[in-house]
Amino acid sequence: MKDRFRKRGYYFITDGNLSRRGNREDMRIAVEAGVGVIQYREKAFASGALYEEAARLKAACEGRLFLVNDRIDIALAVGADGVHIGGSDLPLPLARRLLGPGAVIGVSVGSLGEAIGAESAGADYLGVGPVFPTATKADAGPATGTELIRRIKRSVGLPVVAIGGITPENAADVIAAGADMVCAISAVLAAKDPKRVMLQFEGLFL
Ligand code: TZP
Ligand code: MG
Repeated sequence: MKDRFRKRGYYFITDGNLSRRGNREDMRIAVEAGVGVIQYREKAFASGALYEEAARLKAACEGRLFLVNDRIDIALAVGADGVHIGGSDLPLPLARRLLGPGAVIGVSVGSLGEAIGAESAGADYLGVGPVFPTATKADAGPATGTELIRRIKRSVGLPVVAIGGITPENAADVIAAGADMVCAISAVLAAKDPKRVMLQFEGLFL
């Protein structure tokens, strides 16, 4: 269904490993910076701990679009707006059946073929990357460059969230290539003043 995800700007993803302040505080800063989308991503927790933290974050996200990475069960349990899934998660048609027609489902893609497949399977937006090399996700795959964003935007009608190695310095090229949103994890969480960096990203869309 179209228009469940019509956003521009900075897309925030939690990262408990890189966080200096904790996910809850990082998310509070993101809310204060006015970000429109928050994705809770935690790879190391067992289901119980994941559920507890997701529930706490959902309760404090102040109406921002709240997505859970990978885990459809956790998204359902906390009443999230949707999920972000990739190739090793439950398949998109099953995710849609479980979450229902109103849920936002984002899909990670690393090629034009995957992007076309995700669109025809009913994705609401695409996570495209890693655009540049990144140390944040060990199995992120080879960098796609900004050209893949251009090619996808020429053939696919879905919003593109670009991710991987994005900084305030290279983000303008990513947006010029057609990205609707940019996500940066380390560039924000390693910064002394993460809010300032988030606002820098937001400013590139004005
Ligand atoms: N998916 C593709 S690259 C990536 C994820 C979660 C990590 C992005 O982190 P960073 O620090 O912004 O490169
Ligand atoms: Mg995943």
